[in-house]
Amino acid sequence: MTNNEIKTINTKLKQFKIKLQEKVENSNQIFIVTHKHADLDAIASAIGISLIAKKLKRKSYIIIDDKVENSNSEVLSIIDDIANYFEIITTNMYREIKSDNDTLIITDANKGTQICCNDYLDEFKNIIIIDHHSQNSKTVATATKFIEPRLSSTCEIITSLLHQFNINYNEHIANYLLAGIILDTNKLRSETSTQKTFETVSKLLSKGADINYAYELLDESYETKMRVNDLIRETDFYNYSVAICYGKNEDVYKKEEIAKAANALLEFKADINCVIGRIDEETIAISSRSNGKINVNKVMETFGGGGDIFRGAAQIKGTDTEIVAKKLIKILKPNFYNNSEEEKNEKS
Ligand SMILES: [Mn+2]
Repeated sequence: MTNNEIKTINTKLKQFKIKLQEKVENSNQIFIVTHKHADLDAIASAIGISLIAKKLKRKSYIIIDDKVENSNSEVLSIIDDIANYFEIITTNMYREIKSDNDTLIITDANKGTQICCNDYLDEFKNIIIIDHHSQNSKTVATATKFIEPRLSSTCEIITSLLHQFNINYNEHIANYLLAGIILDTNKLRSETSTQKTFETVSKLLSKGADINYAYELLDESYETKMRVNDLIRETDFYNYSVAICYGKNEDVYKKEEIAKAANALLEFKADINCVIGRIDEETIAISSRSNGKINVNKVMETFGGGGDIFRGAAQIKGTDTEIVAKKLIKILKPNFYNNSEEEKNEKS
């Protein structure tokens, strides 16, 4: 990007800051939402906006409906860290505390279909968008927006705003924002990594951010992804729509890696899938998901575990992964389909 382009963007951002301040100060409460399946840029930018609302003396809430089992571990760890300082709510909780003078700020997304509270957009007095993704016909209609695809990340935009508002933030917040930038720029290698990005990184470092925090967060999640992929590579499919995979008996996995593998197998749309892996010297874990045709709880109960129709888990001591897999295959006959399904079949 040329220096002139950056100057133009900075001017636009200054104008936007004035509008943002006016809208927030004229609102009762501020709700912040980002795209479903929030990533680091999403959650960190939402936290930054919360700080802006705080500076302008407005109560703010971050709306997240993502289920824990579908969330990125790095995002979950940030949510745990900030739980005492920022309000994180679900759409259902929003419906209980809304007033008739609230503003919704959409961050790191601009299309209605990307956000969890899309059905309630009409209820907000103002909608504001802050994002770095391109717009299209599905972009939420509002006059108050700062959307700039030439910038690397929403965290880059939010960091600039924090400095314009003269907001003092600690090294933890600086770390989250930096992690958002590092993620969205493919570790500062993307074409959108401009001199402005590096200036932003420098601001964050001067606030105490540690570049290794971001790299470690991302490396860990990358490593987890690779291990999960390795685990599900050898999945077997059976003709009655059962997917089973098991790790090598000597390979030890984390419990959440096994759960993530089961989530990943959902993509193959089997009626049930089961992932089996060793989690310590004595214990084999199973994680299972279904589309509702087979009651996972019943299957897991046969291994001393439990769950509900759609998901469940069990842990078995003193066996090996292959034995557990064979036992599962044996019991998962087509007649394991749950009652409601059998009834449906009888009627038809
Ligand atoms: Mn982003």
